[in-house]
Order: sequence, then structure tokens, then C-alpha cells
Amino acid sequence: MFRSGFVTIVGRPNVGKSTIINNIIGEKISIISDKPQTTRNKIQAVYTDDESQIIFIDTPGIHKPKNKLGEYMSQEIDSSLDGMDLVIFMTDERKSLGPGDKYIIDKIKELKIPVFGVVNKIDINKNFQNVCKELEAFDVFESIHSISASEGTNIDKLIEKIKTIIPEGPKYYPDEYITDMPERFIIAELIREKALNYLMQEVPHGVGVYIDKIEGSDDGNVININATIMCEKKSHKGIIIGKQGSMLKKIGKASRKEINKLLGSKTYLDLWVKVKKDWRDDEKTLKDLGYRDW
Ligand SMILES: Nc1nc2c(ncn2[C@@H]2O[C@H](COP(=O)(O)OP(=O)(O)OP(=O)(O)O)[C@@H](O)[C@H]2O)c(=O)[nH]1
Ligand SMILES: [Mg+2]
Repeated sequence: MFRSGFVTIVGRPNVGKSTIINNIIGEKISIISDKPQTTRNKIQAVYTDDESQIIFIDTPGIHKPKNKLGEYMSQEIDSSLDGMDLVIFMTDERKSLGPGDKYIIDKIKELKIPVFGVVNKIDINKNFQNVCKELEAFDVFESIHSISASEGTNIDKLIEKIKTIIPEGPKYYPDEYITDMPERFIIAELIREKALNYLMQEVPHGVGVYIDKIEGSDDGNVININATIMCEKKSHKGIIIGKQGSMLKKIGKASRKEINKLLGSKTYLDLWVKVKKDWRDDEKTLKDLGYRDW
């Protein structure tokens, strides 16, 4: 009997939702950073083995929206709960669950679908067992798991448990299909990830990446990519470019390395930086950057 189902992962920003998705799929589909609010869109990642297909939905971390981009992210979370077979609530709490976690638990307990509780980052959390106990006390969770998304600890057990919940169903996608996101989107995201990794304070949150062009070279050996990094202030542009272009070079070099891996080809990456004041509140720019329903 083949089983298949849809599983959405929700939680506060930065708890490790994208990390577990990448670990399960074995490919970098969803970008990761140590800054909160990294993921902005809901992203499908498809896991397939001999007896099952699980379609995971990575979502933006749940937070109070401060601009139209934040509102978009909120809608992405709400719509990710439609038609799910299972919801995974993830936390990385090291002491005791706070208002952020409780707000989300309140929200999901009204859903009429099973919910798993997952405590992540047990590699650095000595107190995880107590956090599991706290989750148990809510009487909301069908099962509770403690894992390390980055090290892969207990992820196999989690997958096995998911398989007991999802119904008998078809293979929705072919074996090699791993995400609904177009290559263009992943390339833009990889560049944004490097910007997130290297930039500090408020600069990275105001960054959006737009791919202007992807084109094979005449001899077919290289893929030429032109991309624009959008930021909100002139001073941010200076920081992103860096002294004599050093920061932009660093972002470009690290991005290119991963894009080469993704495309299995050599690439030439031409990066530009553009200032667009308050773009996070500008509907048109948000659409241009792909923050819209397709
Ligand atoms: N030590 C440790 N760090 C982890 C683990 N899982 C994720 N991280 C780190 O936690 C940070 C956030 O990870 P993400 O996967 O981007 O978190 P997220 O929940 O997707 O965050 P948003 O997209 O902002 O909502 C990154 O620095 C990860 O490397 C883990 O199991 N152990
Ligand atoms: Mg994420």
C-alpha cells in the first residue's frame, strides 16, 4: 500500500524549519541563516521512498507583520495550513515555552488535523526533555519528537511516524521531483542567503534579490546570470558593495559556488545593487520579486 500526504512545518522564526526540510530532501531547497525571518515564501519539498511520498511545506517563521512583506508572509503561513494531513510545530526553546510558541500552539489546536510537536537543536539543548514535557501538557500533540535538524538526529524516526499518519494515496510527483520552486527562485534565494550571512543588523532584512537574466553562453560552457540586489537605503547600498566592492565580491563568490552546484554547470554571475526605498511596502516591487500567489 502506497501512502502520501501533505505536511506543513510551522514555528517561530529561526527554529530550524528550513534546515530540517533540506536535511530530509538531501538538497538545499530552502535557504538557512542565523537571522530570524529568513524564509519568505511557502516552499514545497517532496520526499519519496518505496512506500510513501511526503510533501513538506516550509513556511516563514510566525511573527507580527510590520510591513506588506510581513503580511504576505503571514498569508503564506495561513494558506499553508489548507488541506494538510499533518502539521508539525517546531520549537528550539531551551528554557521554557514563551508567548511566541504559545500563540502558535493556540492557533493550530483549533485545526481539525493531527499535530506533531518537535523540539529541535537537541545537540545544543540540555533541557530538551523538559521542553518535551511542557509540550505534552498541552494535550494537543499526537506525538512529540526531539531532533537535531542540522545533525540529522531522530529524523528517520520522525519520518516513520509521519508515515503512520498520512493516508493511502497516489504518488503525486515523479521520484526525482523535489520542489515546486523554479530554478530562478532558488538562485535568487541562494544570493539572498549569502547576503543574510554576511550582512549585519537591519541591512539583510531589507534585501530582495531579482534575477534579470539567465542565459547560456554561445559555446554552451557557462551560464550567465545577471541579478540585482535590492535594498532600502543608500547607506545600505554602500555596505552591500563594501570597500572597493569587496562585500559584493564576497557575496558573489559564495553564491556562485552554490549556484554551480545547483545547476551542475559553471556560471558567471553579474551582481548589481539598487536602492528602492520602502520596497517592502510596495505591492509592485513585491510582485516583481516573486512575493505573490502564482
Ligand atoms: N545547533 C543547531 N543549530 C540548528 C539546528 N537546526 C537549525 N539550526 C540553526 O538555526 C538557524 C536557523 O535555521 P533555519 O532553518 O533558517 O530556521 P527557520 O525556522 O527556517 O527560520 P525562518 O525561515 O527565519 O523562520 C541556522 O543558523 C541553523 O544553522 C540544529 O539542529 N542544531
Ligand atoms: Mg526558514
